[in-house]
Amino acid sequence: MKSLREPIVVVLGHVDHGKTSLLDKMRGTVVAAREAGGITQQIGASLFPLDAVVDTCRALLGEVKVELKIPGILFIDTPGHAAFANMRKRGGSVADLAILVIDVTKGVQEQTIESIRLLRSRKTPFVVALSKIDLIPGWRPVEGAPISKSLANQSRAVIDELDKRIYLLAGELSQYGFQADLYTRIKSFAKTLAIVPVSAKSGEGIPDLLMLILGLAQIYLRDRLALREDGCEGVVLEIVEEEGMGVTVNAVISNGVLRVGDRIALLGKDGPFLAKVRALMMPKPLDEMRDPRDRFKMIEEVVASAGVKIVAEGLEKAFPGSPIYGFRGQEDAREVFERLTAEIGEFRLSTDKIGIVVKADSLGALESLVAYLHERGLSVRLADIGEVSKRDVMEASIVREKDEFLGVILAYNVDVSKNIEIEAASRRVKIFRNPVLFRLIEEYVDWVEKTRSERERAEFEKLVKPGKIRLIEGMVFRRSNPAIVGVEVIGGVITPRVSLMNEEGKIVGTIMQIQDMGKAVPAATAGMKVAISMKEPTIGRHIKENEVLYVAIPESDARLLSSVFINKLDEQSRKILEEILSINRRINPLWAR
Ligand SMILES: Nc1nc2c(ncn2[C@@H]2O[C@H](COP(=O)(O)OP(=O)(O)OP(=O)(O)O)[C@@H](O)[C@H]2O)c(=O)[nH]1
Ligand SMILES: [Mg+2]
Repeated sequence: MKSLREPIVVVLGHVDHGKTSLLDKMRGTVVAAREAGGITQQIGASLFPLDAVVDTCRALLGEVKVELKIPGILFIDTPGHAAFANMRKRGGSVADLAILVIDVTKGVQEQTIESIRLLRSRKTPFVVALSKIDLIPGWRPVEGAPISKSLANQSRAVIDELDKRIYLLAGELSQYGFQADLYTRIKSFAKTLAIVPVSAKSGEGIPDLLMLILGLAQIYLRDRLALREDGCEGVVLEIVEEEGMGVTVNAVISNGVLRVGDRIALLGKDGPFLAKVRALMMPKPLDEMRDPRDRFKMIEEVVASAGVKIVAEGLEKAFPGSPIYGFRGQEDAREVFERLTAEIGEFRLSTDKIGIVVKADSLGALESLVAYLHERGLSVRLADIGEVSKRDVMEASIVREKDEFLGVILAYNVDVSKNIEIEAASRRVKIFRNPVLFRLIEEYVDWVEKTRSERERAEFEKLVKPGKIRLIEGMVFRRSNPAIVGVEVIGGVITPRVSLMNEEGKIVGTIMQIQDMGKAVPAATAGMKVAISMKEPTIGRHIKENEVLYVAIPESDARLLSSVFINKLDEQSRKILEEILSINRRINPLWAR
């Protein structure tokens, strides 16, 4: 029996950057390098035997020294949305290593960033496969060649172009805390992230990529790969209904051995549950398949690391992303249940906190969402798997009454039915949806900021602003009832309905109308010369030509202007506000404090 398991290598990256193509080509390259293929296609994964991988790398190095006696490498492809890559197990990721695929023509994109965050938070070692290099203009492909040999065949201009793109990519990656470089220039792989140019079309760079994966396994995985002897652990990739078998689970067994007849514990809607394994299945190689429906062969046991289809009663309850613990014998069950209960409690929540409602399609995604929110100091009221329900809307609506910014639902990759949308709209509960996890959070945070600042602006608009005017000599059109006089706005703004005070702080009247060139205007600002009308004063008695007047700001407005909104005032208005404050404080030292 083998004593080490295969490292699990997850391939991830932005949609269409070439993950599946790269794996396909790697499979083809490795099969071609050896007479007999030996690669087994598993559920959601492919198992590459070590000697086949080493044969492929030989093209690169001559003799390859492999100290770590791993039996092979298990590669897992992930679909475009990275939540699938978030296969969690206690204390880390199911992935031992990862390949982050980045399209050389596109660079870092949204799901690339998501993948980087995921790998960083799980501390998963990885390499960057800079894919589609054959698309660099002028590229001359050398089928299956290691990158050094391939570069020797390129023109100066092409090499410079590739170098430039690697340089730009390294710059982008540095924003996420990674120092990265072309792998041939790297001295310490523990400190620098390796970039390997590859093409899934020509197979160039694939020997390099495989060699690096072997190298990383040597550096990082010594202690991780010991194969458990009792029971097994794994993770649910997908819940799939199969004709004639009922609901099955596609899973990765990441350690130990699972046999038909074993019991497995999984997480579902009602917490942990047990199921007895009725059958285990693997895809048949193409040439053994007689009928397209006859795609699977039954196996008696599966040894980690492996992808496998599990048939058992009750699997429709399982959550995608659920951990799987398999065991034989009675006594284990309780301990496993406790472990699962603790595990789910870490990210599936139902509380009475004033917080956000979060729904996601898998445990991994849910966990990331809750973690992102907590990182930002936002509290979560309810976090669960599955589509958005009426209860979710009710919960959010209760929260909304206390805090409108927290009374929302974040829905990741789950359905929101028309009815629920209507219900939510009628309760003014906002539902945020986005296929990229961190974008979902950003969309929500942006909304909060935007709404807050709009509110603030509206509140600011309502306040009476500072203004200072001077009565122009010889421009008294009417002395009283109403007084009409020409004024110059020295600074700030005046509007109809604001009261004016003199330099002693005494209110002299309220502006009825402002006219500019004979037309009523809604405001007059610094520098403007306008006519104003006021009912109360008599010019010459209460106010005089040449006199300076100020807007009489209500005390509560002055308090807000001089504190929260001080930055919204321009320099001159701020100065006038100071003058208004000091006039009032001569009468009442505590005014607007
Ligand atoms: N020229 C060229 N085209 C490539 C290469 N790799 C992938 N493509 C093309 O890019 C497209 C996307 O490739 P996929 O392998 O399906 O990408 P993916 O990352 O698996 O996409 P999702 O699974 O949808 O996230 C396909 O049209 C491929 O033919 C490459 O190295 N060179
Ligand atoms: Mg794909």
